[in-house]
Amino acid sequence: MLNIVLFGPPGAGKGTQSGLIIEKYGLIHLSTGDILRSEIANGTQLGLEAKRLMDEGLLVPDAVVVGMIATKIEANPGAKGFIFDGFPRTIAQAQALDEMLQEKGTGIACMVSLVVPEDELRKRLLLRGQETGRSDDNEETITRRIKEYLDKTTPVAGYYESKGKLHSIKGVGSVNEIFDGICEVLNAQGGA
Ligand code: B4P
Repeated sequence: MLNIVLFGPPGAGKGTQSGLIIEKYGLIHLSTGDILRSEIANGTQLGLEAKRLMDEGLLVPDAVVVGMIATKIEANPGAKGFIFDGFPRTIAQAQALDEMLQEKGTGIACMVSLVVPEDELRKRLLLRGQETGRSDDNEETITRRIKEYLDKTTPVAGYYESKGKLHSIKGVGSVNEIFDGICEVLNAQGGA
């Protein structure tokens, strides 16, 4: 299996690049943000609780997102591999993911980290907010999301770096240029 973590701050292009990666490499896309938004759209209890936190720019509790990912992994027994987009966002989530994959006799091949300066992130997210009306893409919530990222999520890169699995890619430029950089990393992992 080829299991990849796609990492980066809010607005780094994780969702955008995941679309291209799944098409080229035939991996299953697991985005905790997308799963949470689908819970919200379906009006579930989990969705109602998650929406309050997401609109404040805060992370949803680890147990909730770990449970969601476990369910999706179980639901795809024949997968060639998974791309984890926006997960893990804390060290506890990273440890839980390692345990889940170990039980399946597999693991994370690498983390691809998209590096984008903060002013560019704000510009992208504000533009998406204007275009789509996404409720967490407003000035105040973006500031909280970036703070959550710096406080709780950046240590996750160190977790994978200590295992020799971190690959940083410049996340500014055209979507295709950035994708080419990601492909170089994935091909070296035997993804091609
Ligand atoms: P996510 O849905 O993961 O949202 P995100 O970090 O904003 O990234 P997204 O993938 O949507 O944006 P992208 O960078 O592709 O999380 C939302 C919330 O859910 C979190 O704040 C949290 O509350 C909760 N949550 C999710 N996962 C969680 C977890 N594991 N634990 C706890 N809580 C969790 O793109 C942004 C914009 O940039 C797009 O408009 C795109 O078109 C544009 N763009 C992309 N590439 C570009 C490029 N090269 N140039 C210019 N623009 C580009």
